[in-house]
Amino acid sequence: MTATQDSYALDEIKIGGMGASRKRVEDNRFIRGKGNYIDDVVLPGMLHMEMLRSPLAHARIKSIDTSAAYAIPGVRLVLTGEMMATRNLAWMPTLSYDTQAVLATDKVRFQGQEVACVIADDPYLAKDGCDAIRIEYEPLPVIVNPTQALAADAPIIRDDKENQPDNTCFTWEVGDKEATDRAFAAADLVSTLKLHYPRSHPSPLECCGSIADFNRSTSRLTVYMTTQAPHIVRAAVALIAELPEHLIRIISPDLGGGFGNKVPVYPGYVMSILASILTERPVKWIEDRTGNLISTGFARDVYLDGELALRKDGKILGVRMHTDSDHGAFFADAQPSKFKIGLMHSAFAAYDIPAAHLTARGVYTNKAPGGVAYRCSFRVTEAMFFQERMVQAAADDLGMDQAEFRRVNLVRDDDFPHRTPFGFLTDSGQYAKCLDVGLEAIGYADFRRQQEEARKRGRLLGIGISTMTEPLGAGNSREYDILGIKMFDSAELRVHMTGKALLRTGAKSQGQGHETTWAQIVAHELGIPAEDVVVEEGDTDTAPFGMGTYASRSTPVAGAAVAMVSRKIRAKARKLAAHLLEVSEEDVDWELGRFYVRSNRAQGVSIQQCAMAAYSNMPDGMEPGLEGNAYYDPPNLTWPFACYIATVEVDPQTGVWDVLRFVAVDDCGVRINPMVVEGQIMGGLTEAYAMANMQFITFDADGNCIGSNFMDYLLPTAWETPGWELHEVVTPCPHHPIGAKGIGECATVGGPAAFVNAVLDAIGSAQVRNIDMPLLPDRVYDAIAQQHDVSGAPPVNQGD
Ligand code: MCN
Ligand code: CUN
Repeated sequence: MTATQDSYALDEIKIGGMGASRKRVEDNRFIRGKGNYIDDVVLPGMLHMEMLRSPLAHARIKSIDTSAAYAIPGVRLVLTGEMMATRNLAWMPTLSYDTQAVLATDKVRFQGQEVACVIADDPYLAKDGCDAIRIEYEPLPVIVNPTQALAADAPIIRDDKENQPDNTCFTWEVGDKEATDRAFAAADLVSTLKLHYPRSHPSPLECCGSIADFNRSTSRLTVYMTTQAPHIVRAAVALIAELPEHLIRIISPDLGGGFGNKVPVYPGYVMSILASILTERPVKWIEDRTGNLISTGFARDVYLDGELALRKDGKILGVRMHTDSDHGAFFADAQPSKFKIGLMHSAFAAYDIPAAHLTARGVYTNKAPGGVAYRCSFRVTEAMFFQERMVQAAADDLGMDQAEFRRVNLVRDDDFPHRTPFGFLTDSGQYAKCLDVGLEAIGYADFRRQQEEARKRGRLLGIGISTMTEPLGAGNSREYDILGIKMFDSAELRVHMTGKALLRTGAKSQGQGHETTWAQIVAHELGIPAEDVVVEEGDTDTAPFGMGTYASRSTPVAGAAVAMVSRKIRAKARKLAAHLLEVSEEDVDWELGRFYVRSNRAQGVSIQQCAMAAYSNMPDGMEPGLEGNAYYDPPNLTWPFACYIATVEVDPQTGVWDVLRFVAVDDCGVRINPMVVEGQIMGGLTEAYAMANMQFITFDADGNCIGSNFMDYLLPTAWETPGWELHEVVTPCPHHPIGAKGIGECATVGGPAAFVNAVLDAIGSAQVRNIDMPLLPDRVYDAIAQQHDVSGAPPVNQGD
């Protein structure tokens, strides 16, 4: 190296730092079938547990006879609600301050509810044991939608609760009613829309499961479980079951997807713990597919009455929203505690609207607990879908171009920080630019011409836009907590003497690639090659306390902690460098991978040399070692922006629609790993497409769940999934240490409206303002042939 060289810094992309599309290291084991999922865990002496579920949606339990189950050789234990009640364990608290039955005692309240469980030598015997249990039910009238739930003579589902005179589970209000009323009074035009976002299910490929191992001699309880938030579970077990926290260890092994399904605590987990304590043997519970689809993880199921107050020139003056959400039998939403309907009031955050008012009501029905959130920050998916459908309807009512209407109303770049209509603070974005990139990529003007031409020949082409910003990264401790525990996150970094490192965080990857991307942040901050950093998550005995992974909070919060802990390590390494270079700390500068003497760039030491010195040659008085941790409490949520544009062709003879092209422009700030980000977007869009096109879970009038298997609940394969054209815009997050915003859920949140808007645009009729998802061919055909809206959960007229 010559003395004239102005930098000896490492090449960040070569060492797998920020911006490198590094291949996912975890895929090495995943694609070879070498992952360690819950069902791969086998402990000596392990017993197996199976749940008996209710066939009825609403019924009083008259009697349970378990004697025949006990008579089966190999059956070790049978547990019922009555037995749980004697230990005061029949009910458990939910994340939303409600209670949920662990095993039913008085009544069953949804089809698939857990009534009893059998613990046996193998899973088949446990299932035989369940089949042998005799239960006498007295059927009760069943409620499957909010209209029925709110009817004057409706039976009260939650008669277990005091002060529960009806089926309302909450009411909530946010915004400025008077200002909104004034805006509507001043409007030239009011655009209204009624919608239903149907129930959907995250359906990760791996269902839920747990293995509890209570050891009486050490009093230690170890639980392997499919959870996205192991530390919260440990806290819940300690605080609620009153077991000593230091003796509880929760291990979340490799997860075969989560998508929100693995946030709540389900009865199966609780029962396996209790069964292990009672039998003093490890007890494994593995949920089957139907159990997963009918009893856990439901999302959405929200009805909207929306209104926009409009000025002739296209300016939105005010927004009114009322939502009715169907929560099923227990209010078990995953959500930050203060917001009764998740973050529904993030609606219209990307738009500059002076006045807004939202009223929300939740109801109990005889369905499995809903609102668990599926790839959304709590209720953000519904909020953005409603918003983007209302925006399209309003533009149509005004006779204004979709894109132009958005351009008039989107928040401008110089308006940040911006107070959203419902009170959040957004801090950065280039919304108009994203829209322009999208319109340019899809060839908007050309497409409009083609559409015109095609229409003359009887072909229905359509284009749908969805632009949105969503709040990701719950959250700052001032505003966000879960059951009172403040939301923040953590990272711990140990740099070994040879410069290799171990990083642990309080987050928990379910497939997002943390093992790959966290190492890239360390590489960026310290110049330690990413391949020299091993990442571990999910074991409460080793990982620092954290709130887990959901709401795409890992990058915004734990990822920030990774950067901060790396900086702490760098600060200590600087002292070591000064010592090695025999200069004062002030004379030492940093470039990627090395410290050097400011006056002589060639004279430097690598981060690895500093690491060795921390164990072998530290200055007098310095604490040995090179380890640290950081707890990060973010100042704000992060607000990524997305513009999704779909073009479709609808066949008027059959109602079948095909996606012609799909352009996605995402701005998630600085991208740690562009390839991982693109993978997140493609996966999210595929889920959005599934919800818009084919997927639904519904209930017949008796509360039977339709969609309890993959023959009825359809997962898109590569075969029917459209190709995605991805574009990026980068607006760094001003308050995040590496400028990153979350991305994990944007496409699922923003995607659905683009498809629905496109199909409605193709139909192009003032009489067809809405078709509720999924846009099944018969529903689309019905809308075209009858020239009317098709609303409600399919099958349309059942259960009403
Ligand atoms: N990333 C990046 N640059 C950014 C933002 C993110 O490189 N500016 C990378 C991250 O490092 C991480 C991934 O993208 O590897 C997603 O990051 P983030 O947006 O922080 O989301 P989380 O890691 O918190 O993941 C949670 C989010 C949620 S809530 C659901 S639901 C969901 C999703 O991620 N579930 C998933 N994506 C999923 N992907 C898979 N494969 N499996 C799931 O269960
Ligand atoms: Cu909303 S599903 Mo993700 O937050 O686990």
